[in-house]
Amino acid sequence: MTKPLLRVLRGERLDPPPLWLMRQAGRYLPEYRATRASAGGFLELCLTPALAAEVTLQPLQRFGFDAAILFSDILLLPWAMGQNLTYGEGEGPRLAPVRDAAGLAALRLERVAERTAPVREAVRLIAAATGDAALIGFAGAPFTVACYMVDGRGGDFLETRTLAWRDPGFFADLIALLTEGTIATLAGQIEAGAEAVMLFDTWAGLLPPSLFAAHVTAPAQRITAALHARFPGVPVIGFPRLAGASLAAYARATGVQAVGMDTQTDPATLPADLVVQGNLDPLALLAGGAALEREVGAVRAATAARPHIFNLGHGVLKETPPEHVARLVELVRRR
Ligand code: 1CP
Repeated sequence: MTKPLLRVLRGERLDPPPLWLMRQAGRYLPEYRATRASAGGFLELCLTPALAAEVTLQPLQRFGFDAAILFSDILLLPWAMGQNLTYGEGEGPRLAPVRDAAGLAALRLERVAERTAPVREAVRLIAAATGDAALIGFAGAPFTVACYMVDGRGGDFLETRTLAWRDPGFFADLIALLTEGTIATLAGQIEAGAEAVMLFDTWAGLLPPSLFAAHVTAPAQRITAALHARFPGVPVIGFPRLAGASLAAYARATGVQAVGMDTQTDPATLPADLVVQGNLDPLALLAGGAALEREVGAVRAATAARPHIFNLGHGVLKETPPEHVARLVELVRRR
């Protein structure tokens, strides 16, 4: 019996659609906050297999989602290559910026396999416990990871976006290094038991078309081709957030099996046979009530004629009441 999420990723249309949420494990859940506190810090949580597995499975136990997404972070790759990374209490990640060839030369791809061994151990533990839910592995796409590596923190990524123009040689080398690292990361997760993988390119929409082609589409194409060569049949979901009119071309050029739709995307603008995932506004989930009911109906209607995986257009916000998530599950599965 093939799992529903994997059937849709192969092009089948299911009614009701399989359902999971980006950031389904996280601070809106009291059980997550408790496990995170017991781990000490966020990196410790990601690197302790039993705890990473526990928080991955918490939302499945509570809501019965159709997929588990590995609990980890896109910034474990730069950390594993040797870049200094901290997650302060209540603030986002902070990295020691890499902005020149010397900084790049200090990073070591060879270290990654050993330093991320606990992540693959977590994947093994989760894979043994998912039942009918599919296990999704993930990585940050090269451009989005580069944003944090160069700027050193979240924000508008002006350093990164300027450097892409000012020093195209450096920037191409950084993207090439991250492309290799991403292939190795995702291959390791698949070998450990991930049944599909998702490439998060949260900041793709910051780039103008020429740079989008070079730093978003081309790396995603290389990553997808390398994974398909080694693991035929393991689907790749691409999520170039805020790609706008470039999304359909991205899907075609990269060879991904599905695209994540951000909240702005109208599925009617995408090829009818393209598998899509999304795209309820996380704020409608936070608001709940009649707005949530109406918007779930709107997303279902807009995707009814095509293979669709129900999800949000971006991650669950930490202020979201868990009861709203329970209600969402009811609404999506209502006949
Ligand atoms: O304090 C905490 O508990 C940390 C908050 C947190 C969480 C729950 C971070 C730090 N990372 C994560 C887990 C995480 N990150 C997952 C787990 C699986 C799930 O979806 O349930 C995933 C897929 C990610 C991916 C990720 N990390 C992205 C891409 C997706 C997205 O949400 O846009 C990005 C941009 C990051 C960087 C990052 N890590 C953490 C934070 C707070 C951020 C964002 C920083 C910023 O504001 O720019």
